[in-house]
Amino acid sequence: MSVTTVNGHRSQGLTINEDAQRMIDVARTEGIDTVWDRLAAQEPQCGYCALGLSCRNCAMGPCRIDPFGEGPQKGVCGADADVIVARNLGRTIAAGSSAHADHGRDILEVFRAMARGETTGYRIADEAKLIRLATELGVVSDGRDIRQVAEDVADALYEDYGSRKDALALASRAPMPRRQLWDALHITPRGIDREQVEMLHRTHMGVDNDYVNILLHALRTGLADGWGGSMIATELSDIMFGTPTPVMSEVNLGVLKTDHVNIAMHGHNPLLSDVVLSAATDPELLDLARSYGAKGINVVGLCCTGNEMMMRRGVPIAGNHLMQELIIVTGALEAMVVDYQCIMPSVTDVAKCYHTQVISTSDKAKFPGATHVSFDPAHGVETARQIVRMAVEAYPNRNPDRVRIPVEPVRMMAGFSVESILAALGGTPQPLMDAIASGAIRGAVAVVGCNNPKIPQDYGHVELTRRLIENDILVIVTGCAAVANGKAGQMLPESAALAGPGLRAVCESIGIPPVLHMGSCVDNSRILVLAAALANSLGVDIDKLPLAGAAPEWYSEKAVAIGAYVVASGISTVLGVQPPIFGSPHVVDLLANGLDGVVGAKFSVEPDPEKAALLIRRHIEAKRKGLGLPCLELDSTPVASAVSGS
Ligand code: BF8
Ligand code: SF4
Repeated sequence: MSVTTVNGHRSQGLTINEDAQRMIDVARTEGIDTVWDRLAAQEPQCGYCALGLSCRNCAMGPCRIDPFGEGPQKGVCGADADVIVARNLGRTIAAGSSAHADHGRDILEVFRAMARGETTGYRIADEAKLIRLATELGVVSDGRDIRQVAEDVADALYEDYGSRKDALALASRAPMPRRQLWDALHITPRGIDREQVEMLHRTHMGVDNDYVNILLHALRTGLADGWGGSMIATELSDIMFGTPTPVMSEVNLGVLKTDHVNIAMHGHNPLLSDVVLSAATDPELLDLARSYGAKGINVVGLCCTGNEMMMRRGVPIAGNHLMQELIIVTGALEAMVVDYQCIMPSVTDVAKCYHTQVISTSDKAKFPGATHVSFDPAHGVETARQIVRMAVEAYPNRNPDRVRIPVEPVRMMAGFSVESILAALGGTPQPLMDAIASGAIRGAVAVVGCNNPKIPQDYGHVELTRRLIENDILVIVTGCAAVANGKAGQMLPESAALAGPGLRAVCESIGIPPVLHMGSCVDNSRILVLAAALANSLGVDIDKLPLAGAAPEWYSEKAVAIGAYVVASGISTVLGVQPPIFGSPHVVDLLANGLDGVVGAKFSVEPDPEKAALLIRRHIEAKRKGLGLPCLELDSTPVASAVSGS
């Protein structure tokens, strides 16, 4: 990989961050394998799979299609490149959608149990939001016990998982023209589980053999995530743990403390992290920590659990996806507590080289080499205490000579729920629309998603975001993209100085950063709600707005599901990593061109963040023009390396 320079950081091609680079160097010195070593060991990766041209959906296979036209052009069953590529993509979206949906269902189960008084450690933190949701769902709240209302809300949302409805309840939040379009295309999501199951059914051998039909259902499966599973997860998390409001915190490995018991909460579901945070303040456990010579118990976040805890409780984040092994290499981590998703099985291998306890908690996500403490929400408080106690008891095993916390933390601001953004704007989206109309803000872009070791860590996120804000485009971030921007110092109110003059003036007038942290990956549903509010305020569909999405370093199936619902909701999206679809020119053409005429949005692929920024700026100016707003004439030279369809 090439040498990269971002914000003055010169990386050796693996990361732009000093904390990561220093820990990679230590790992290499100590002979510890990390994700980058394993990627190198896999190279060259399978070309058929990279193009989406391999299929193992049945035992007549596995099959592959020769992309050069010399070998087989059909699988044993007769499936061609179009069908195989589309089926593979559909299954990926089903897997991603189901991950978010199952996360949402776990919260729903605990929410219902809480309403029935069957849990410890959970409560209704935002009653007003519960009542608003109840009203949307047609649940009467006037004069009723709030717990009964909550139980009825839970039952109404359970219905969204099933197969008895024509449309998900929360899909009604989309603007009317969008819902009419989905109906006309027969892609209105009907039931969360239903769409995922139907996707698996359609991609069984001998079912849906029309790649266009497969891909349309793939969009519906994505919509069942965005307006279903993810949105339910976000709504109920806000109700149980609090709707985020702006909060200052810190980020990078510097948030670990040399003289404290350090616990990293890694994964996704706030059900676990919230009660662990409370347990870490338990006087008895603090006394135990002190008896071992520690000054206290320091809980930090990783990945999306980190985003959940920072958004609501201001808890510092140690890092994003590619930091999960490196945090153990600091030698300062007593426990990594995991639930599910994006947790590399390798963390237990790295932990073996240190005193770190890896504690798995979800019965659906076990990790050989970890200690499993089954998380039982009925006894949330007790389970959390047990976990914190295990971490404290690991502290005496720490080797102080191996502790290396490589950097000082960077400050960042988080907590931008739709509610808090609207509050900052004075209660309505109008001031934002006015700023967009005047051209002070050209538009808004959601930069989301993962780290991928194929891209220098955080380079795509930080560079793209910087180019956008410099050009007066407001950036919204979630997931690992948010952590990347936090580390780069782009998420402080004073970071407005990095923005163009129009965006800078708006940010400074209300005291917000030019890059707004909207949460974890399920919280991309907040972006849908915000986009719908902006569209409704103008009386147009979402695809008419000067908005775009970007996933510069995506790796996961969930990210593909997110891309599907963002595009199907009318927001064009640029990917920084090539998806495995290039074995079918027809599928590529549909996603990069044809979709624009169907849902008013499309995908592009552009690994170079400079070029991606230009693509996005052109797109935003074109949308501005469509709305009759003042627009800039940008250089229209084709972006050479893009597979953009533009
Ligand atoms: O759900 S951004 S690497 S941590 S998949 Fe995973 Fe990607 Fe990070 Fe959160 Ni989202
Ligand atoms: Fe091969 Fe068709 Fe079976 Fe896939 S479904 S493995 S292409 S025979």
